[in-house]
Amino acid sequence: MTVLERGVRPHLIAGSARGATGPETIDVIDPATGETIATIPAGGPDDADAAVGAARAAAPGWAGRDPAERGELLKASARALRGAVNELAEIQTRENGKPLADSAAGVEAGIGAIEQYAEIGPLHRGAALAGSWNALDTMVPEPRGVAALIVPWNDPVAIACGQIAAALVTGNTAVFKPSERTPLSGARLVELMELPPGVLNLLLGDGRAGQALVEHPDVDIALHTGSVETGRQIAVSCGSVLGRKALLELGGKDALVIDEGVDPAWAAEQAASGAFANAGQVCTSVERIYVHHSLAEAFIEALVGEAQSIAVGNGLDPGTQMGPLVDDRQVEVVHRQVSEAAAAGARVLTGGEPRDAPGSFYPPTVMTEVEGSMAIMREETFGPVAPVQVVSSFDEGLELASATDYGLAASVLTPSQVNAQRACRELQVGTVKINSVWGGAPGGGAEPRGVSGSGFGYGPELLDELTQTKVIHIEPAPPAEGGATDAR
Ligand code: TXE
Repeated sequence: MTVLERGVRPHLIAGSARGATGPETIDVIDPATGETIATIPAGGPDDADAAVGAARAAAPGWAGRDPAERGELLKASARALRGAVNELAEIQTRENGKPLADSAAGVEAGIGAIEQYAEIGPLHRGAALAGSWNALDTMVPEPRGVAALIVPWNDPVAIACGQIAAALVTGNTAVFKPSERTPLSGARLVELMELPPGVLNLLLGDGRAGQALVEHPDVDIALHTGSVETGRQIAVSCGSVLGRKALLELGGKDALVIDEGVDPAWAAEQAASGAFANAGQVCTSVERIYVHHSLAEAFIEALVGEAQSIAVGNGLDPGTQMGPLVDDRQVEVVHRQVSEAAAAGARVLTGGEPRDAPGSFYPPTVMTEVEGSMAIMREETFGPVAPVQVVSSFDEGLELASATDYGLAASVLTPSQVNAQRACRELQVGTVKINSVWGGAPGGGAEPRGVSGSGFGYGPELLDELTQTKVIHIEPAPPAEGGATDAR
């Protein structure tokens, strides 16, 4: 896999490699071993300027192509990526630790998103208005211009593919800045897509490169998936430039409410899947569990069994079900929350200590006797932790689930149609899932609420976000005196 063997990776701007312009570099670490697998430049304002300049120069030509042609070019990119699923999956696993099969599923999902946007992009259209008989009134969506795509590390190829495809098919050009923790899969993605020079540019680096990008005067829209804190900074940067839009898909503290009458073993399977998939590093991971007292004991016992049965190891090993966290910094965040809760009286039933060996491993952890005041029940954990609070009624569970500033998603397990419908109406989140912790039909685009962000980051509605609508009114000029009307 040559991508992991080269020296300092270059940025890819206007179709060409651009080496580091400053002395500073960032190491990319394999979280399963702690080894440095590559080095990238810490891009800065000059690099951001070059990337945005290339995107701006390519913008009129790209916007002027027929939408169907843009769709065809994206389909060709998707075909190239289909031939490299294993390569991309392996790079991703080396960067963020995901088990290889999950990593490949993420890559496949990303390619699927490109294919879908390539198909529906050319169908995205405006409207004809009912104006005067002699006039033509229409609403026409137009590209916004240059899109800054700021992508995280937890499912990097999948998230990047959706943003890139939606931005490009609507006629925008883009500068894509992958996370500094997963730049190699991002770089390989851009190489493989082989789009016309300047249409998709790769800017490498950390938050400083990201900030220089979103603050660049020539950027028209910024898309960010990541932390609440960074989202806030990006919103401020974008808000200081009139007319610049920010689409923010940020963190969550998703609740799972378990009602009475539910099979405890099935509820434990759901909770384990929600809390431990991708080592808890999914924006819609289950982060808080409220279980009805009538099944609490059996549920907690089964959940501990689920946690202890998970095979933790290097994601490249086919037997691994859960890999390491993305890095030691993430382990520290998770362990701080767990140990602070334990010190305040919570019980750790399994897990709760980082592995004392190379790699950023944290075990599947189940906690009880937690309280709403603890960070583990208030702040995004983004790790494999299932904190369980026993509640006296479904009402109490629903009330506690709603007591948060986040508003990404929530799940409810219940045999009661009445309670299911109440949950759908009362939970103030972008996505409600009943009797499954994962969801969704293709094309589902939700708007996060509260501090979890704003705007549609997915689905057909993302095409609306990436375009701006112009109203056009056309009517014939009156005949010139003594002359004919428009003869052409
Ligand atoms: O996120 P950041 P990080 C949450 C999760 C995790 C925490 C921190 O709780 O523990 O965020 O992760 C770029 N201007 N999620 O540090 O900082 C950065 O280089 C412009 C939830 O990775 O948001 C990277 O490309 N860009 C989540 C991207 O932003 C900036 C997914 C994400 O980094 C920037 C990941 C700035 N000032 C983490 N600062 C989800 N919603 O799924 C950083 N960046």
